[in-house]
Amino acid sequence: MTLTAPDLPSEALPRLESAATPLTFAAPAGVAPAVAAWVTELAELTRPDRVEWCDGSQAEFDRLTRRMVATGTIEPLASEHRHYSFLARSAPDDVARVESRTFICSEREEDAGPTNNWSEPGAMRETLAGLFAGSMRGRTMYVVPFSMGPVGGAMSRLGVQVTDSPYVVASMRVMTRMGSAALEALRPGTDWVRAAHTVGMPLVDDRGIRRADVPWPCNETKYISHFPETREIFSFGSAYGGNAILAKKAFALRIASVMARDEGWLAEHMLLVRVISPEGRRFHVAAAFPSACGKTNFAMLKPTLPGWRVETLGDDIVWLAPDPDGGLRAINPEAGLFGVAPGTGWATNPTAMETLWGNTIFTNVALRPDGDVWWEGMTDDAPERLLDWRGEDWTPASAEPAAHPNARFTVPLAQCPSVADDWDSPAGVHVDAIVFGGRRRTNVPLVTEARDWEHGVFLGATIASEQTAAAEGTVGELRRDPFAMLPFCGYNMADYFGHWLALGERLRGTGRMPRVFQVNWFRRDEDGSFLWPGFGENGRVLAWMLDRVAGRLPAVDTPLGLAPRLDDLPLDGLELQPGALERLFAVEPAAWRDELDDTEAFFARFGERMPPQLPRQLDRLRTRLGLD
Ligand code: OXD
Ligand code: MN
Repeated sequence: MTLTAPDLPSEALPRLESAATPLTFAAPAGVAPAVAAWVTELAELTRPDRVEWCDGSQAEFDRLTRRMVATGTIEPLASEHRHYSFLARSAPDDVARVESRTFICSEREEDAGPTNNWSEPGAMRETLAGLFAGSMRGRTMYVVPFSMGPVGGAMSRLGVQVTDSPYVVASMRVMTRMGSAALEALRPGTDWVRAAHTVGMPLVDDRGIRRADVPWPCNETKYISHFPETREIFSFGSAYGGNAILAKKAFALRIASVMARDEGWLAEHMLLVRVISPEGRRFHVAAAFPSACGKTNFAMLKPTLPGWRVETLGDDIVWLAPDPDGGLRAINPEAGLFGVAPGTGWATNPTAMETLWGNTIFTNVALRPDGDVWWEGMTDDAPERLLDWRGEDWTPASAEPAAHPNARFTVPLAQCPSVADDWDSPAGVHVDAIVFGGRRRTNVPLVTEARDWEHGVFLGATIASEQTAAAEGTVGELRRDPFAMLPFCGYNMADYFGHWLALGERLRGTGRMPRVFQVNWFRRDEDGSFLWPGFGENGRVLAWMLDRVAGRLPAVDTPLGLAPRLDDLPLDGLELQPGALERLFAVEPAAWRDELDDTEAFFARFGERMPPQLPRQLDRLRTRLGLD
């Protein structure tokens, strides 16, 4: 077995292969013995035809895309519309993260907690060994060394993913710092995360009979299994997004949250932006929103307020650590955007649209006859004819959407016109404000500031949002999503709340606490219409926050937290419906009754493990609302 074996010509099918073929794997010179040994072990288990160590080069990417075009996994888009870009159509049943098949396999069940699927690690290892055995037969195993955060940065961490999906390799190249530099950084003694992935569709069966490949190989059976104590991830059966690009949700959130707990930092499902006022005052905001809740729009916000600017540092994941100068520093560990396409359009997010000029892998969007892409929300009017995400004819009269609601674009962050010049700096930025949001028709005001860190943790712990298409579930239903981390916290969420509280104690000692805010852009009137226009107008709320952080403005004490004096919100030039502003901040105790009971029941799920500060915050809120 060599690193350079050519692709098998299709006329070689079917072919008999001796199961006893000896395997030899030549790791590149200088690879840390632990990495080489792990790759060999996995190759011996999964039996690929060949092993390719990825260097992250353009030539390698070109080779992969050519291979995928040949197998029909991706098709090139017309270059006059999208330079060097591709469309992938997934299998129709491999379109989203599968939370029901996502497992935290901690040694003890209580360490996974009531919000995770726990599986006993020994039993899970046995199941996975059975599934992985021979799972890559007939395929190439790619070895993908990567760094989350700039290679060598103090807050960065390393990983290696093996995968038999070239689509995943190409995505990892966009989303992480992948290749030779990361491999070189993996010196003996350096910690790294092991991430093993297979689509679970071998091309050679037990009898050695070879079969033809399909454009999007995957398996009905799926496992996304995490072993937090040993920092390992095993993913079987899916090639889609967060199930398969293991650097993202699996490493940078689930495993990293455990590393962060153990080492005293935070791994969060947040965007990161720099807000700049007309006088050049700057502040940095990290904001947690449940999946597909306008996070990309916020990360690329174009404020309507004259002279204000937002620079993008990250759109999905932030790692925060105590800053030697006090407070918190933050990096975005990713290097790309894996954004939800539907709803992203010229009217709603022109910056994202400009980002997508080229070098983009689109997945499950619709294809126009002229070789460009389209999705719902991109333009006001739909083209007259399309191929939908399944590759079938589509017209505006079709009953189903043309793009899958969870269709995605994968694109380098550096291409974003609003990206901050220093987005790639290993030092990160000092965080001034942490924002929690959700999609809420009722109850939650446009903006509130937490009274203190503990109240801020309560606001984070009680985020709820209307369900979106990023995961399985009924779209529109209200789901609790504390810190927007429900599917991404690699350990017991009660301990996670405790970790946030403890970190607050530590930060208080440094004298530079980030302020905590809660926002809701989605509150509606009785007739169902939105009370707030959102998008670029959200910059007005950021402007108020900046003044609060600078200590320039007083706020009004309300039962829910500190609210703006309505005159302090910079609303010049904005036409709201009469009474909308008051409705946006209305505190309606009766409407809170059910929600507080639901919060109490949610907290009760954690039993004794729940830090007492949070039920205490709930009691205080009840009292303030006059509901006790
Ligand atoms: C995502 C998600 O894919 O949050 O970013 O589901
Ligand atoms: Mn996300």
